[in-house]
Amino acid sequence: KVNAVSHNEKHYLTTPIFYVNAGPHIGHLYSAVLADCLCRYKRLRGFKSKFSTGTDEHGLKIQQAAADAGKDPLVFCTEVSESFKDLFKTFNISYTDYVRTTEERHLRAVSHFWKILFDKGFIYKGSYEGWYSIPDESFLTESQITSSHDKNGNPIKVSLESGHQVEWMKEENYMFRLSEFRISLIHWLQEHPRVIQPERFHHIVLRWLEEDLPDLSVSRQRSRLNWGIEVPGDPEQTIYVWLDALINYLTVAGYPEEHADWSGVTYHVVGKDILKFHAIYWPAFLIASGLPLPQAIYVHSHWTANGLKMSKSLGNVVNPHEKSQRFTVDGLRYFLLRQGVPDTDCDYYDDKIVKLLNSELADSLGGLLKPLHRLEAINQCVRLTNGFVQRHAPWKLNRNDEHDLRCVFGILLQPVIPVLADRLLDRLSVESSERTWDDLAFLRKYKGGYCPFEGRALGPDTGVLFCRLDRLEAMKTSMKKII
Ligand code: ME8
Repeated sequence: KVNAVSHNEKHYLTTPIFYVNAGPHIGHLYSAVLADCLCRYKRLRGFKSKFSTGTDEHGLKIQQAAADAGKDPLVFCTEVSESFKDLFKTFNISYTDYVRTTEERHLRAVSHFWKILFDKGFIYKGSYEGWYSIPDESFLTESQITSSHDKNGNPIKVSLESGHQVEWMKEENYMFRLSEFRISLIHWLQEHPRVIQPERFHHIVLRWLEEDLPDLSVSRQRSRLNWGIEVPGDPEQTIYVWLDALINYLTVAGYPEEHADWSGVTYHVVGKDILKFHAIYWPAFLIASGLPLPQAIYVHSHWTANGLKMSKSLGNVVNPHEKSQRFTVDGLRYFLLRQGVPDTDCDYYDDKIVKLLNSELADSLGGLLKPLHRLEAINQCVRLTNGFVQRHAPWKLNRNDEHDLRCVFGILLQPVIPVLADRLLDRLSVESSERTWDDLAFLRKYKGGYCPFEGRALGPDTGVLFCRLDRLEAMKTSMKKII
């Protein structure tokens, strides 16, 4: 449906900020590509948009990774942060701001936010005693842990969710009155049934909220953790890395000064592993500080390799740079967006990519530029978008209409595969100023309107749109890995 959008509507999209304890993999790229696609789509519709990404650089985990690498923490963080930036550049992630939690503007935002919570009485000095997982930078209750053994057979406790070892922590620090927000959070979710998507995750959060919600420790003793932001007025304490990290969304919005335009129109893309932080802690912090809550939290599941979550700590990661050499940037973007399902985990293997790209990019989309038999053209339209074809009945169209449909596909595919879509539209002689959602208004021609693309000659030859990939090569690589 082509509806006009008021051109001053705003939209602020975010990715999680990524930990810099190791370089990026395909899972991180997936979050970024999902957010990028949503943002490009919003821009196509005429929304003003802000789109932020960046790196999460404080905390015990990073402090330890820098020490293991024998590097100064900031030097270490800068190197890894640059590798995320490089990746996003390669994959045409069209962010408007890249935030690092070690930046001065972020430090100001965090200190200000802390003072507001403290002055309102939501932070108090208390003592924390309980389980803590360093790799997850997360506090856990007794019901969230189980017994296990380490490599040497010694008994240890691990997190039920992540499998990471936990340790008992006992120290004096600052606590946030999270327990006071349980009912407000339930009301918020009940009044906004689409705020967490897909719906399955909305129910998961509501179920979590049925249980007791203890107050949250929001600082660590500086003697244990010095790589972080100091608690205002208490040099003995460092702010908990998750409170620090979540505030990045406000830093980019311009907090504490000019943030009102953006903080009310925020949409977060997050992996399911960090749902609790975004759907419970963050909204509670926001309510406490008197700021608006997010418009939506889009949750996605994980990429696995041989059934296990791809993660830096497990060492089973797929390197996106390496894969883009073989499948191209748009090939990999297309695969991630087409094959990734928000609700369930998806296993990665090369042969899956080859099959999908050959059938959908090389044959169907690539075929749009080949001279076609009349029936072939219809067949391709059917394969590309069944519903669209049903509505517009291309079998009733003449040759000019075929050209119109190719332009439609080109315009609609821009958020997903921007490079290929541009090439297709160049070849179809669609000017760059004619590639917005509003330019699709010509579809009304089928109800008696006029199409500006009608009868246009093709532009200069842009070559084969997407070359078929060799399946045999992919199979050989997978076999080698198995052997
Ligand atoms: O959690 N499949 O950072 P992070 C799909 N710094 N997505 C994956 C993935 C996988 N195998 N692995 C990671 C953090 N991701 C915090 C966030 S936000 C204020 C702070 C994606 O680097 C997924 O979206 O461990 C995950 O939530 C995100 O990368 C960040 O992972």
